[in-house]
Amino acid sequence: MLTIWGRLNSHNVKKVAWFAEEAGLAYVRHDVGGAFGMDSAYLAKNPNALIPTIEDGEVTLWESNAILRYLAARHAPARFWPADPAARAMADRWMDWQADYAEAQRDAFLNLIRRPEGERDAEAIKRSAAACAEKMAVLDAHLATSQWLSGDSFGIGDVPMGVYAHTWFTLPIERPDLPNVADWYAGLQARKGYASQVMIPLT
Ligand SMILES: N[C@@H](CCC(=O)N[C@@H](CS)C(=O)NCC(=O)O)C(=O)O
Repeated sequence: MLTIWGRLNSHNVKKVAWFAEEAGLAYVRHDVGGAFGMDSAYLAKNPNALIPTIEDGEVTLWESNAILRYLAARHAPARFWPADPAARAMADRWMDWQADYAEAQRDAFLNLIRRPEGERDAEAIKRSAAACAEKMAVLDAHLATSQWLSGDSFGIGDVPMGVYAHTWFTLPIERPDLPNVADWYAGLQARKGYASQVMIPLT
């Protein structure tokens, strides 16, 4: 059975738990990180002192997007990660692009969700919200041409940005109207695993 280590209110843990649900994998998840802390047994599995980490038989693996690729290759139906190199790369790029998006969203998330009200930096929130809007406009233009970030059907290319999209739509920040991102987000919300593993309180 697959073991997932990490608290669920982490973007990177959400990716893995959601995809495990999508792929119908039997798994157990243990809370680690944040308020739960990390003991030496966990740090022996992940020397970065970060979550998530998975254990799957002999395999111990960290880095959320690498975990998604591993689970898709090893355990999931082929439809979640196209075999054709070009189709695969088209989906993969959005997984890497998410790292840039996360950077843009960082200040808004940390200030609004992780800091007490009196300690928030309003200017940093504003700058971060504007940077997110710029990135999301790129996503919107792409989604005008493709129903999913993975191509014609949902796949792991949708997972990293799917997790961040929920945060974007939930944070109390200014958002431009982006109809294609909104449609894509509605499609994600209709997925059982997304609703149970991603659409939870951000705190
Ligand atoms: N690139 C890593 C980043 C992992 C990461 O930054 N995880 C955060 C949570 S989203 C973390 O471990 N924070 C410390 C903690 O929760 O204790 C990945 O994608 O797995």
